Amino acid sequence: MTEVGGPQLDQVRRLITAIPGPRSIELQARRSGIVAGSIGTTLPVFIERAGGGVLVDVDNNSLIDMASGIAVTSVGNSAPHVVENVQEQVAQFTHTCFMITEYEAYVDVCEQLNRITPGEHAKRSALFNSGAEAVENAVKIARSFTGRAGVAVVEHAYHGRTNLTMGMTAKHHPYKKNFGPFASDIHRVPNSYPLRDGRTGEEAAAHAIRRLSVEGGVDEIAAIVIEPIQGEGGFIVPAPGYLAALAEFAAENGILLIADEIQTGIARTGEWFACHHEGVVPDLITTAKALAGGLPLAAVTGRAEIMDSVHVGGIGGTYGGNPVACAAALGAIQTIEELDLIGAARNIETIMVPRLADIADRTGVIAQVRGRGALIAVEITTPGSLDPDPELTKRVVAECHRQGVLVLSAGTYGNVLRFLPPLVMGEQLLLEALDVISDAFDTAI
Ligand code: PLZ
Repeated sequence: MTEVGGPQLDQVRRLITAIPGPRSIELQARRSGIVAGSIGTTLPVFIERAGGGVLVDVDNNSLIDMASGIAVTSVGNSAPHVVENVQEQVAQFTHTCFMITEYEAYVDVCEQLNRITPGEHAKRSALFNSGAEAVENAVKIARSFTGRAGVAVVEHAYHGRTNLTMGMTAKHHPYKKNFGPFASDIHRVPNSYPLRDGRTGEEAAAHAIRRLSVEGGVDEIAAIVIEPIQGEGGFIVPAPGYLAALAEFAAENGILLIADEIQTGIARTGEWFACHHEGVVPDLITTAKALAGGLPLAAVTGRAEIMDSVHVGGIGGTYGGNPVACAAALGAIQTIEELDLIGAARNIETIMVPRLADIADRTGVIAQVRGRGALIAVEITTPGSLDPDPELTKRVVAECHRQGVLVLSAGTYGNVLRFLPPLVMGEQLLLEALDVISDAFDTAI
């Protein structure tokens, strides 16, 4: 693996103070009186610099980053090509609004997306600011193209925090609590959760299709929207064949398949997209997060005839495809190809999975190690059962944080410990993070 990262930061874990340190505690106190209390924070540490696989805080502690800002800084923070492109663009012009006057970087990003997304058919792309906005637009496009209103989503899904995407998201707390009413015409059907449903991919798909037929009405469904590997839901990898069976059903019934690859896309899983692993070609695909190496940018890419079917002016927004974000995206895609970060993601899986399996064998509290590439998780349960253990999960997370390794939890039941290291993380640093995680289990149990 290659070690890069904008600021040439030592790729080491360094604990100078307790975590959080005194300066972070001071800033946290200041924040509490100023920033809305509704915005949560996983680890109340303020960051000063970041690069490669580390985050350096205001107390000069160097933390190992196993989160990438939720799968965003896959190319590392401040990756050189991202920094160069952004600096050049920001000095030339910062905004025109692509709906007012155009610029080439927008076209370049769409061209790259059309190239790297699954399928060899003619494609078009449109750019937005956030993942939720991309999902909303994908649904708008699907409704306009099909003339149907219904949207099918699956159990444990996460699609965002706007009104429509909240309705499409499964988990009530914290995402939906007190925020209704939600949009109508959303139908939730069973996912494939091999650890818990004991079904093959085909069986799980048949189950979902039966439910959708009865409760949704097949000929009123515009689209099935699905994460090929569920992210916030707990890195749930469907059984082989589930996605393909849904895709086939959709194609036969005039329903569009929309793959939400906002978390799984852009090299994270050891392919450009998670759909590539299953040989599934969605009609539309949403991207965001890692697309622009840390700047806000999102996209919908899809079949030309679908994307071009919407009336002119029907899709847009002031900032969508901002030139600085587009410049960053071109730098991120270049970095992925130059450094073979798709290969790096696979290498991360090869290193992580056996080490996590060892922890599972030793402790008996991990029901499953799963994921693909650099999107890996363990599901934590009470020994000998499938009962979720969110309390133990919290203790493991807290212990990792105390030891300077930033990890995240996930899962509908809060019992999944997930890992999303930057793809540029060096092997030594990754092994050190795994040692800390292993010790954290021993301390927390
Ligand atoms: N679709 C698959 O993973 C964002 C959410 C964090 P935005 N996931 C992280 C949080 O608690 O808000 C996500 C995703 C999938 C859509 C989204 C939404 O992307 O850029 O956060 O709007």
